[in-house]
Amino acid sequence: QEYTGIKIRILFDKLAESDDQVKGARVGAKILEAHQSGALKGREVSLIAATLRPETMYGQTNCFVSPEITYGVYEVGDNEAWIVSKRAARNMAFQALLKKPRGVINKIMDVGGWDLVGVPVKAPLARFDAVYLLPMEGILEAKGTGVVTSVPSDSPDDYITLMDLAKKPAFYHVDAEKWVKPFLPPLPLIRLPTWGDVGAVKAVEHFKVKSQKDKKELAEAKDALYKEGFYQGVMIYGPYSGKPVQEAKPLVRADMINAGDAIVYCEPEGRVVSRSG
Ligand code: ZZB
Repeated sequence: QEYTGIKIRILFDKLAESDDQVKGARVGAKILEAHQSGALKGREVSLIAATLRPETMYGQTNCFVSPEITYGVYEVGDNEAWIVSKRAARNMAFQALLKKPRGVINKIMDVGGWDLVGVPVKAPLARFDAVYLLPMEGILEAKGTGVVTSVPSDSPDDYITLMDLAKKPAFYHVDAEKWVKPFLPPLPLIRLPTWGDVGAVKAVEHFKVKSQKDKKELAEAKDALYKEGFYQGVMIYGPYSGKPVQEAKPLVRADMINAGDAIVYCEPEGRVVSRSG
């Protein structure tokens, strides 16, 4: 599986100004301290989100992390660090994406999902200057990088998760007024023959998805959108507006890679490395 790895950069200046709290602790305290005076000093720090839908990046409204995953922060060159799952870091090292030479992994520190929730980030191509890291329950540790960028207009999982967070902010430990609601409702990005201009919203209604816990209904909704999206979708936003998704996809991907905002990340086919640590 060949993913596009999207660089979601942490906005440390904005983070330093905020006094937001998650679970009684200051948002992003661990990562901020490491950046101000510790092991991350002088480095640009990004989460890498794995996606098969680079053409939807104009519609990003946030990025999801899992409260259950302990991520690693890995050295990349002399001036960067990437936050991904430990399994993804091993794959990346063998693709020579981390510290050279091939195979070398230098983990700077660990961060839990909750250490990241509420942190402001810059998502490339998104129409917002800053979006936020939010918790999602269903993220699989054994897939992609364990970081999932969110496009609620075209991903039913993303849309319903944001609805959950907006409805039950205390339960999910989020500041919905600041981190969720200003980015909604999702704006049209891709036109589909059956599902219209904001496909995920219509599919969530049609398949009666009530929350992110409705796995079966979500899988049906995602399947329906994937099928139409690739072969019949037409871009209705951005520089490739009017082009079929199939044509726009490689163009947007190349734009992001050339701008230094994305990488190519491959996952060994059919074999999931479950060993962790
Ligand atoms: C942006 C996006 C926009 C996505 C969209 C989908 C859609 P697949 O086909 O099952 O491999 N994803 C990536 N990593 C994980 C993970 N660890 N756990 C859970 N979900 C993950 O799915 C690949 C997609 O699943 C990726 O593409 C990512 O979300 C998510 F409009 O990124 B996508 C109809 C789907 N639309």
